[in-house]
Amino acid sequence: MSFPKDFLWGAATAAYQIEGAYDEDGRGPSIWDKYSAYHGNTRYNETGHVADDHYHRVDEDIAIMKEIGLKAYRFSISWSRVIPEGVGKVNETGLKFYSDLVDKLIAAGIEPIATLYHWDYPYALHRKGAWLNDESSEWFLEYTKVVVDALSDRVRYWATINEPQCVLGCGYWGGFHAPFQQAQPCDLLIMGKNVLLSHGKAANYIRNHAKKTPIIGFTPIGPSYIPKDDSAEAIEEARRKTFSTEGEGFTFSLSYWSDPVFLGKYPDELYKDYGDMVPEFTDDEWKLVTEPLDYYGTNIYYSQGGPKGVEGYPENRYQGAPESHIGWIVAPEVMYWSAKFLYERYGKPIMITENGMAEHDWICLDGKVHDTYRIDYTHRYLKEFRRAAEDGVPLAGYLHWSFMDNYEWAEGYTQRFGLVYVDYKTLKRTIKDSGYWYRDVIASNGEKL
Ligand code: GCO
Repeated sequence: MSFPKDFLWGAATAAYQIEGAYDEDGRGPSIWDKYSAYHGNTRYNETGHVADDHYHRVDEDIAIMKEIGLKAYRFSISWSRVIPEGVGKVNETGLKFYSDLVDKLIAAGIEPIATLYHWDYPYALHRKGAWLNDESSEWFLEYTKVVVDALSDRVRYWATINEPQCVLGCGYWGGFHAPFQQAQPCDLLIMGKNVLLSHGKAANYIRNHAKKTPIIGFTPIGPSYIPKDDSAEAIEEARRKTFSTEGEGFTFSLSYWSDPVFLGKYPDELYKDYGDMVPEFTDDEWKLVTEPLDYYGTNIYYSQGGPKGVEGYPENRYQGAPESHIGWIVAPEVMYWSAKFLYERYGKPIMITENGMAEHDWICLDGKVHDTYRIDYTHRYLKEFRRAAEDGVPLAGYLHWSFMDNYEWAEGYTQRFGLVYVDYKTLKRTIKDSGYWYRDVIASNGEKL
């Protein structure tokens, strides 16, 4: 079996990671602008102030996307570029940047996939308490309305909130992403409710007001376990762990975010761990949170580790196990198991909204970037995704992370994930071997795999 005829082959980026132009044309600051340059919060205190300068090089970038043959491009919108204070006055120049981007993508034959929020929270709203403030979902709705009213005559594909796990888990629990805080469970649970409500209000608005019939998804990350062997017990154990709320680590879990959206309830385990601390939702709130979606968007990179084995390695590792430059285990089967487990539980077509690997690529003597490992990694993961389809999982698309090298948050510029190499001294772009390989995969609709 091959990939569906209308399969969306694409690549993804996020505003703060590529745009730069952080203080131009009326853009307001985000939490990343304010916090990334200090205290070693990020590697070498690097920021996204210039990043790939995509804001000024958008035409060149779209020409490269066209050369690679991308059918879809997932980008995110910088909230504070569109509404500098987070609420209130709209920055028309900022909004126009995205409207033009959409026009240019469509002119190039590329389907735009717009993510409303990919971690660059407006600093002005951060000062009002951000997600801890119960008005935060109304702020998010206000922003959503501006974007949807402006773009939905052309954009069909929408993603609301990227990796809510990281929004809270990295930003407010682990404290290694902006705003680099470590909040307590009682606060995290309230913030989590407000993130879910923000998602729900946005999805509901898009559904009822988009000018073009929308295709809406939520994009959590998919921490997934691979069964130890083929036995029914091992598969069940992997499934159980995949959907565990993970005690104190609940903000990183899958079910904490996805069960409310797709099943209309929090997992029972959360009540066992936190009892009365778990916030209640009114019926109207549940209605919003469970606004029916069209696809389950998931970002998949590696498998979860599980407990340590006898040799001291977690279950998914062993001495010399393959890992990428960022230290993530290379585990292609996770693509199959994740897609399968997610479809079984939530019943939606699966769109891989991110998948890829970081390496320390460089330009070789012949002027090219020979990233054979990225080709091999992607090839293996895509074969596993196809295996899920053979087992009856409907596939909606595959978006490689990333279209081009970019600012990898707390890792600064040390991790290169792109199909396109970016020289940060000159900002020159060079398509890597993987970009050309992906072009052929797309052209053959995956037959090449
Ligand atoms: C994420 C984010 C991306 C990252 C990518 C590599 O999934 O963490 O969506 O912004 O850059 O995943 O870490």
